[in-house]
Amino acid sequence: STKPEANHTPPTPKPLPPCPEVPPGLVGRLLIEFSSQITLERVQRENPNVTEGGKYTPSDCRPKQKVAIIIPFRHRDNHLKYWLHYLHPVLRRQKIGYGIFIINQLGEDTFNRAKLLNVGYTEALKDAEYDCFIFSDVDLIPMDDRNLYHCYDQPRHFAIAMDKFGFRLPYAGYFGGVSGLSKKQFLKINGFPNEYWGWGGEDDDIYNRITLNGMKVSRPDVRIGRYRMIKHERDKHNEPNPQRFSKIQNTKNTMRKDGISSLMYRVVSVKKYPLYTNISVEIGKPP
Ligand code: UDH
Repeated sequence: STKPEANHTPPTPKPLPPCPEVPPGLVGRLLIEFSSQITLERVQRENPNVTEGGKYTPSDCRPKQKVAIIIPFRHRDNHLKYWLHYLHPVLRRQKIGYGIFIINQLGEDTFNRAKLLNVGYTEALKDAEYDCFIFSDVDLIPMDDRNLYHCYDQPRHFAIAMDKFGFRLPYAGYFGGVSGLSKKQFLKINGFPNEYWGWGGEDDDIYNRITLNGMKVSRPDVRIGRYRMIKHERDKHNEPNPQRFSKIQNTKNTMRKDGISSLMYRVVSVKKYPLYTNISVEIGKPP
């Protein structure tokens, strides 16, 4: 016998299950090369579920964290194409809920990577309630999708085995390239230093902040944390900073006053593109 239908209201959709700890669709080691030309149109076609501003959330599960990926940037459009081409599919397979933020330093004054990362943290939080922040150089591509882009119990260093360093950590306290901190971890260290102008030292200062505040860097297995760097010449206006050696001796005295608590900048534009959000900022120049 067939029961008559009670009414015609559709069943309420089941809430999504939490995403699994180990995403089932990972492939492991990836083939990474930078010789074929990439267009943003193609990357867009290949990532149809990425929404305006470079946002994505899995359709079949609920991610535990909301991840903002912050990229310090100036004049690296070609690198950005490769980064988007390789990372969007990896992050989708990893079942990460994320948004991509390019923090573009306007003008030609000395580059300041760590200050741009502080700006990225602040601006991402104006956009949505992110609870994890991953800071990635634009020229670093993971070679293994088991290197999961979310936050961990301790501040995370992802880029531990780069091709240019012979797939090893260059030194025990290295924290450069790609790293990730939860909101709580980031605030505990007062964010990153704003006073490292030019190349070098800011990543060591961040490492010092982490250990001085009683935390410990967490890292993936060396077979998984492998990266390819897109080869490039030294940029203009990012010369090695000669003050970097003395400054990293002083983190203990500077970290409470120099950081997210003292950050000053001016946003000139926020543009949401299909694959990323671009935030162009004026951050000043060295004293
Ligand atoms: N960045 C820019 N534009 C710049 C400078 C830096 O976008 O003008 C960003 C970018 O995300 C880059 C990151 O900051 O990946 C780190 O800067 P970097 O690539 O200059 O640092 P890295 O240590 O290279 O990778 C140092 C110079 C290597 C010269 C090698 C010459 N053979």
